[in-house]
Amino acid sequence: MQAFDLIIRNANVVTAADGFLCDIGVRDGRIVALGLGLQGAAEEVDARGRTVTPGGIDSHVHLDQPTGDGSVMADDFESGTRSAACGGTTTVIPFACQQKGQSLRAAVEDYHRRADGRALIDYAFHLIVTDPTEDVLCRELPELIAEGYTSFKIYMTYDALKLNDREILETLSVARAEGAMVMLHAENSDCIAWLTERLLAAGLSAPRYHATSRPMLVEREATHRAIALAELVDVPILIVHVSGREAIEQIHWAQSHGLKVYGETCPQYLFLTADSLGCDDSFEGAKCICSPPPRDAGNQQVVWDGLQNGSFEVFSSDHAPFRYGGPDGKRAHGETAPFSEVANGIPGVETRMALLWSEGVRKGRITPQAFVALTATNAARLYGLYPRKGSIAIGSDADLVIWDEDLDIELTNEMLHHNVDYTPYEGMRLSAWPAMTFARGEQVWDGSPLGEPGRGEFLPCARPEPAKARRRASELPE
Ligand code: DUC
Ligand code: ZN
Ligand code: ZN
Repeated sequence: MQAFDLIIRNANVVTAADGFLCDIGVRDGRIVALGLGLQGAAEEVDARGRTVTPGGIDSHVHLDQPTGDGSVMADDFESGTRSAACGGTTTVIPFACQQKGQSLRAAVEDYHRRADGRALIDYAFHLIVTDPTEDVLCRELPELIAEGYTSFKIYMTYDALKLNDREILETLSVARAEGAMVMLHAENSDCIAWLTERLLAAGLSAPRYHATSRPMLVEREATHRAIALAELVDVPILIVHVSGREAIEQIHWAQSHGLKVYGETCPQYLFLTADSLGCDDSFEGAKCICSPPPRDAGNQQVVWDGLQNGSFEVFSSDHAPFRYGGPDGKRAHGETAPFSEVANGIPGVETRMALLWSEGVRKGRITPQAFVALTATNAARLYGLYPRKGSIAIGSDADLVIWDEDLDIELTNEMLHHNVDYTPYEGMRLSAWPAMTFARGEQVWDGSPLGEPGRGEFLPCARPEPAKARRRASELPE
C-alpha cells in the first residue's frame, strides 16, 4: 500500500500564520504529512510556483431556504455547493430558518431533507431563531446546540423574522449559558418601515430607493444596540454583513472596550455602491438589492481598512440566490414591484475567494495570511469547526485550493456554476482563480466541476471557543 493517496508537491503553502514551501501528503481525506521529498502516493499533483491555501469556508450562504414571500432560491444544495467548489470553497454554512410558529427541530429536520444526498462539499448549519418561545429557549435550543448546531442568527429587522429587544436578551442568555455563537443582522426595523412608507407615498419605489430606505444610520443604531444588549448579557456576538464606516466604528468601540464583538463583511461592500442599484428608475438595479445596501467609495475604503486592521474576522459571500428573470426571483412581485417587495440578496458563493485574492492580496491591500484567516480559518474557529477545517495542518481535512495567478480574465456569469442568471460583478477583471480545489482530498474542480452530489457530509459543530463569555456565570444574577 502507498503511504499517501495524494501528494501535492512543491506547494507554496499559506496559512493564517505562515507561508512555507512543502509537499502535502494526504491519506483518507486528511493531511497526514507536511514535508519535503514525500514519497509514495497513488496520485501526485505538482504545484511548483503556485500558492496553496486552505479551501474556503463560506460561513454565510443561503441555499434552498424557504422564503415565505413567493420568491424561491435558485440554488439548492447541489448547484450551490458545486458553484462554491468551483470558486475554491470547500465548506458552506447555510441557515436552517425557523418560521414563526414552527419548532426549531422541525426547521432543522426540513433543512436536512433539503441537503441530504445533494451536497458536493461539506456543510454545517446555522439556525435562525425567529420565534423564541419558552420551549425553544429552555429545551430545543440547548438540545440542538448540544447536537452540533452551535451558532444561530437573530434578525433585528423583517417582520417575519425579527426579534424585539427583550426577545434578543432572552435568546442571548441561552447562547451564553450553552456556549453558542450568535450572529446578528443589525438594522433598525422601525426606521426602515417609516422611511419606506414615506418613499412609497412619494412614488419613489424603484430599486435604487432601497438604499435610501436603509441609510447607514439604521445599521449604526442597530449595531450599537446589539452590542449593548450583548454587553448586558455578557455574551460574544458576531455582527454579520457590515456595510461601512459607522457600523465598523461601533464594532471597533466594542472591541477596544474589551467586548468580544466580531465582524463579518462581504464582497458587495467592497465592489458595489448604492449606484449599483441604478441611477434611473429601471428594474435592473434589483440585481443588487441586498441588505444592508452597498454604500459608497468612502465606505468601501473603510471596509478594506477593516479587513486589513483586524476589525473583521470573516469575509463571507452572503450568497442569496434569486434569479433576475423568471417569475419567482427578483420579479416574484412583478416587474414594477416596489423595492420593498423585491427579494433581498445577491449571489456570490463562487466569486468570493477570487475577488478577495485578486483585489485584496494581489493588489497589496491584505496579506495572503489575512486572506486565509478571513476566508477560512477564522470562520472555522468562530463556528466550532477548527482544526478539522480552515487550515493546512497535520490532521486537518485535505481541503485545499491551488491558485492560478497572473491571469487577466473578465468575470462573466457564463463562467459561473450557480443557478442564478446574473452576477453583480459582471465585467470585473480578475487576476486569479482557483486552478484546482480539493475537498477531503478529492478533486472537485480542475477547470471543470468534478465530484458527485452527496459526497459532501454534514458537520456537527463544537461549541466555539470564541463564543465563551468573559465572566463566570456566578457573576451574573440568575
Ligand atoms: N440578510 C441576509 O443575511 N441575507 C440576505 C438578506 C438579508 O437581509
Ligand atoms: Zn441578514
Ligand atoms: Zn444572509
